[in-house]
Amino acid sequence: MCRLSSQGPEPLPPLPQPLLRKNHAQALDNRRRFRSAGVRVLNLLSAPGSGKTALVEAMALAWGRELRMAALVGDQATDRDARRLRACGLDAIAISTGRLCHLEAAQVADAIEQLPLGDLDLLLIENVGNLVCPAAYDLGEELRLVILAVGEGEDKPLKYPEIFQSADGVVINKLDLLEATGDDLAQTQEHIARVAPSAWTVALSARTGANLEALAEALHLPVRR
Ligand SMILES: Nc1nc2c(ncn2[C@@H]2O[C@H](COP(=O)(O)OP(=O)(O)OP(=O)(O)O)[C@@H](O)[C@H]2O)c(=O)[nH]1
Ligand SMILES: [Mg+2]
Repeated sequence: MCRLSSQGPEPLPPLPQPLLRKNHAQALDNRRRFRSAGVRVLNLLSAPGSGKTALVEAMALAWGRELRMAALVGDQATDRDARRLRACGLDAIAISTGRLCHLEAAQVADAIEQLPLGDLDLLLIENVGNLVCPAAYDLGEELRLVILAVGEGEDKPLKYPEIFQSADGVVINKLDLLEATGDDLAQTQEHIARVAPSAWTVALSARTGANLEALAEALHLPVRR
């Protein structure tokens, strides 16, 4: 395969503010509610199929006895992912977004009415599978994780910089497929570091659970490793 010399991305113009102002106010309100309930909230973002639900399943199986966890799951249609997570013992609420390609703070505010927030340690919000739209919408989360799977291509951080720049951490998933895909993990990490130098990176396999303990460490979760 021919190798490109990889250049950094051009900066993008900002989104029109009125579009985001209402969401921002609701996100601040959500964040206040999460803090006063003492629940930690993670917003998981990725392209469709990178393994957001698989990662939440793996977290539920590994940490479900030590942490009280629940999930909100955004998808354009169906409650399939929420049902997958309920099968792993999580309280999970599906949010169908229809024509919206991202979750909004108001949808999160409505959904958390159905959860015993004060009884939870960790709330996982699986956003709609999309590497563009969810980046601009704060949901009130404490931390934002972007998931990039082996096999999606080392160039994704360069091509979709905004979502990586918005992340606190990046999970490189499907590590078990690395040999088969021949991806260059070091180059993927270098591209993440170039567009999002302050984000930490953890490579793991949600399928096998390999290196999940590194994610617990990065998140400072009180679980046995
Ligand atoms: N080999 C391997 N497969 C994985 C891993 N994580 C997820 N998968 C598979 O990848 C596919 C997509 O995983 P999902 O968890 O449904 O992905 P998602 O990001 O939730 O997808 P959407 O909700 O549709 O955006 C499924 O077939 C998973 O079993 C992994 O670590 N290794
Ligand atoms: Mg999913």
